[in-house]
This record gives sequence, C-alpha cells and structure tokens, in this order.
Amino acid sequence: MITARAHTNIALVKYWGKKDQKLIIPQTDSLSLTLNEFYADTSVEFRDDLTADHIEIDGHVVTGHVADKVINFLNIIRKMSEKNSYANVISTNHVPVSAGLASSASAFAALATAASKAAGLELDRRDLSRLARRGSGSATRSIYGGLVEWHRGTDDLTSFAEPIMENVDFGIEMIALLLNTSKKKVSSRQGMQSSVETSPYYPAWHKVVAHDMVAMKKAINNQDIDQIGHIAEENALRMHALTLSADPGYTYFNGETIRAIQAINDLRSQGISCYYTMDAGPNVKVIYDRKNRSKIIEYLGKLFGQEKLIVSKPGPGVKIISK
Ligand code: 2P0
Repeated sequence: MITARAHTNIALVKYWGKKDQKLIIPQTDSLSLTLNEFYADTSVEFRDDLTADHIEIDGHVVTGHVADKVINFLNIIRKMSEKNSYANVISTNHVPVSAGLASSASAFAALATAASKAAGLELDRRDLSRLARRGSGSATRSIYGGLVEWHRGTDDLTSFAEPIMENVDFGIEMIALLLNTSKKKVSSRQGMQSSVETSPYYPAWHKVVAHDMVAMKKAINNQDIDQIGHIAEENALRMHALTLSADPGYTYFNGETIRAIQAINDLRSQGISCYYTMDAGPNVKVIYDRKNRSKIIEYLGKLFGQEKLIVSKPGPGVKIISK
C-alpha cells in the first residue's frame, strides 16, 4: 500500500473556467500558495481479489457522485499502467473539524501520487501535475510546495504546473477565517462553467489574468507582500464578479464574508496591512506579512472569535510518506 500526503493551495490569481471540460484544460493560467495546515493523506493498493473499487474517505465508505469521480480517475491510471485490478483507496483529510476547507486540490494531488505509484508508474512531477489535473483543476498546483504557477497550455501535454518558489523564504502567511461550513449550493465545476457561458465579462477576465500573472510574478520576485496581497484581492473580486454577472447570477459570499471584508479594510485603514481572498465558498483567507500576525489575530479574534482563525505558513509539495 502506497501513502501520499498532499497539501491544499489557495489561488492568488484564480482559475475560473475550462476550455476543455473532459481533460480539464483551463481558460487561463493561475498562481497559488500551497498551505502547510491543510492536507490529505491517501493510501492506495491495487488488489486482484477485489471485485470493485473500494473508496473510504474520513472513515466512511463513499458511493454515488464522489465515488464516480474517484473511479473515473482510477480508470485513467489503469489505462496508463495496463493494470486491470480494482483498488482499495483510503483517504483522510487533515483539516480542523468541519472547517469546510477539505479540498479537491489536496485530495486529487495525493490520489494521483499514491495511485500512480501503486500501479507501478514512475511519473515525474510534471506528469503527476498533468495527471492530478484530470481529477480537479486546482490539484494540478498542489503537486508543488510554495508559490506555484499552472500554465493553461492547449492540450493534455502542455497544461501543467511548475513551482515559482518552492521554499518561500519571506514572511507571507495566510489566516483562514472559518465563517461557514455548510455545503455550497453551486459547485465550482458548475459555477465556473456558467460564468464562461453566460457572463458578458468573461472576455475581460482573460485580460485581467494575463495582466495579473505578470504583475504577481514581479511582486513575488520583489518579495513585496503588499503588492502580492493587493493583486490577489483585486483578482478575487474580479473572479467573484463573474459569478454575480452570470445568468442566473449567484454569489458564494454571505453576510459574514462582507463583514470580514470590511474588517480587513478597517485594519488597513489603521495602518496594519493585510488583504483578503475568497474561493468558491463564504470563508475568507487573509494574506499578510508574519510581522503583522498578532495584531490581525487580535482584531479578527474579537470580531469573529479566536476559534474561527487558523494561521498557516506556506506548505510543501506532495510526498510519498509510506510504502
Ligand atoms: C482556484 N477554485 O484557482 C479556483 C478559485 C475556486 C476559486 O479551483 O472543476 O475544484 O475540479 O477543476 O479545482 C475550485 O475548483 O474545480 C477552484 P474542478 P476545482 O483555486
């Protein structure tokens, strides 16, 4: 049995839309920070005595839609390796209880790594990144630690991620502000497709991302956390404008999301620099320099409760942790 550990990542320049839904080729490039606090451990073995794939997540046997996604992914690996047996898959998400941050990024990065190795394939990281992409777009980036870029490419061979800075040696950190843990109504898969097909602003999103990728890489090169935070915040708001402007329009924000945005703006107006980003859910992630950590925790802790805040440093890439 092979066990792999993969950490989740938060995009600073978001992926929001596919060009090819089957191969998961995105419309644009994207760029993320892998986080140390949230990860998945996934164990896989292929066994000739099994009569079906057996999939267990966080202690429960899964069936239906979730199982189908895993089985389809295992089918890709069976085709690549010419292995015909079924697999036993056991996965544990290491996220704070009901944090609502269990992520398909860490899940499919860990599954790609463990299952390909268990099937006898020896893939390099670029090929692992391409393989993880077939499970979930954001998983493409979770193969690597630190700051990571996903090149959209044009086909299966050319759409993969690469590290920009694997060992992040400056003070960037994130606080996950856990505001709501209930299941989202619009999945990211449906949501991004609806934005591509119906938002009149989608053509502008291409321009936004092309600009932000260049500016973000420059800011990273300069280790300029204010600039990184500013670009990430603006990019997140523009991504969320694609949800509001879809038909039918929708939003992942709730009232608490808006309250958190206002709190971060208040902190900034007090001279404490920090920035926000949101994904396909109401939770807010705060981007800041570690030297401001205690002041941010104190302020947000008073407003939202200390137990809602999880501090994370940059995290590592995927690893085989036992075989
Ligand atoms: C991202 N998100 O770049 C963006 C920003 C959410 C908002 O990637 O359909 O689970 O499996 O490729 O990767 C979440 O979508 O979607 C996501 P699929 P995924 O992190």
